[in-house]
Amino acid sequence: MRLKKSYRDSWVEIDLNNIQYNIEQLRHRLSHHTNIYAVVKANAYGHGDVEVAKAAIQAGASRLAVALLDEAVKLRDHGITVPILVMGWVHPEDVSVAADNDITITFFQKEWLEQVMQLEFSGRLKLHMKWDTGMGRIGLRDEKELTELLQLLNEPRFYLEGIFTHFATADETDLNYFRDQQARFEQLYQVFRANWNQPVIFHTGNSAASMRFPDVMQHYVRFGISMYGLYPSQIVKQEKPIDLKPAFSLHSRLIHVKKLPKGESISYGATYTTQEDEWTGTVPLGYADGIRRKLQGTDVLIGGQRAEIVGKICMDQFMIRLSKPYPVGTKVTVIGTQADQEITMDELASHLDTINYEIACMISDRVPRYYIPAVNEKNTHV
Ligand code: PMH
Repeated sequence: MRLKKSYRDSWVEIDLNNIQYNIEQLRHRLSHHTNIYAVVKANAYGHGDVEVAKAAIQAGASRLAVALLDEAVKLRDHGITVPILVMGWVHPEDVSVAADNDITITFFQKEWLEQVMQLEFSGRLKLHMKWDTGMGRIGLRDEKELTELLQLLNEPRFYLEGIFTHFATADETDLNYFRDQQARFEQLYQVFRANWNQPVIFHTGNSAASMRFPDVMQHYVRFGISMYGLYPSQIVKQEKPIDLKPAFSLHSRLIHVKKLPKGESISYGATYTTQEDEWTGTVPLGYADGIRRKLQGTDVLIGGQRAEIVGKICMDQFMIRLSKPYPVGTKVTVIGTQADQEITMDELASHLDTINYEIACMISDRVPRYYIPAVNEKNTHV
């Protein structure tokens, strides 16, 4: 019989109050006609998609966005009923799954639509059309592609509900490319309006655009990284258009403590040798949990103070240098706060030469997630 969610001494804590706080801050900044898609792809950037989705909806996000059909189906399987948009490419033969589960999918290719037209599916297929205004990833790029697609859409089985694009540089200081993308969107918009007279919703902004330029956001914004309490770049962090609280923290507990005499080495390759007699603690987290080996030499928190990771990080464990003999079971914080000390995802990202987005996605599913429930228990139907 399984008595606990996990038997290990390492865990992620997600404070759903902070997810809700971040959404509320953005809501106050947006104009009243702009609503929020909570972006919960990649297991809500590692935070846990079902739990984050529910908290986000309670806090006023009215829709959800994911990358994959699988992610959308999982949310439906957990009883979530708000509109869900799959922002990535879906196989034409899988559109019946989307139609059956009332999931909205993204399209932009004529050949794709022609294939879907050959297929049987029941009900109406909800579609958002993706315009590539400069991201160079997915989406149609010119007027010809747009008018051809619109001509094909005249079938009652298809419901063109929305149009969207994605910005490549909305988080940067130089906004020229961002403005070019806006101009390209505007050009396509004119063509669209000349060829389509049904109402549709528009959404272009990610966290950076929605926080920095709330006045030019349309019906929806797609709020990802900042819903989790992280700024999309150092520039936006300095500007601080809204206050944010990180929701994610990662903790463990010492499982072994010993005093090593001067001149003893630690871990694979014996890359670290004690300079004097040193107290050493073993922490049961490793690279299989997403603690990358390159984090050797960075700090964790114990007893409200920083302690260095010494020696190579192993698959399931790493060692830290202690200032004194802490008891086995003492809490170690890898991401988060203790007393007046904080280790942020930004700090780890900078050490790994990457962005906080990658740190959030990097902590593997092997680490159990525990949730601090939202105090705001509004009785919202999800
Ligand atoms: N919309 C789309 C289409 C996205 O791909 C993303 C994030 C968002 C909205 C949310 O952006 P934000 O997290 O900056 O708010 N996508 C990615 C990505 O593909 N790689 O990093 C972030």
